[in-house]
Amino acid sequence: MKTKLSLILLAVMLLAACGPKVGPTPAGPLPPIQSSEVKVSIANFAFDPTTLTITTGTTVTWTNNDTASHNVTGDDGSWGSNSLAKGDTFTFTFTKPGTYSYHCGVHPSMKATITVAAP
Ligand SMILES: [Cu+2]
Repeated sequence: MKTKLSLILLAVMLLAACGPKVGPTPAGPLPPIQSSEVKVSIANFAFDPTTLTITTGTTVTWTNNDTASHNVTGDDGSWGSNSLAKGDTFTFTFTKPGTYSYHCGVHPSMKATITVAAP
């Protein structure tokens, strides 16, 4: 009688240990690692390169190599730099995909575009 009870208890414990089957845990996406940096030169009254494609999270650094002062001004006015004297740099990290056209506020003929793609 006592043995039978022990067996029943053992069976209950084993069942409890198994527990309900949980579905497979969805494999979450790994956090994107975006640490790339890209440089744009400002020289001879032009941005170089004038077109650039990067992925979100990329930091772009502009360096003014001209004697004249320039700046970086997003065409939509939402981003941009202060006036950059020779040797000055401006960095901006693009976090959202899209097309970012920009120009120099001092010399509107200086135009360039950065395309930001999702990684
Ligand atoms: Cu300029």
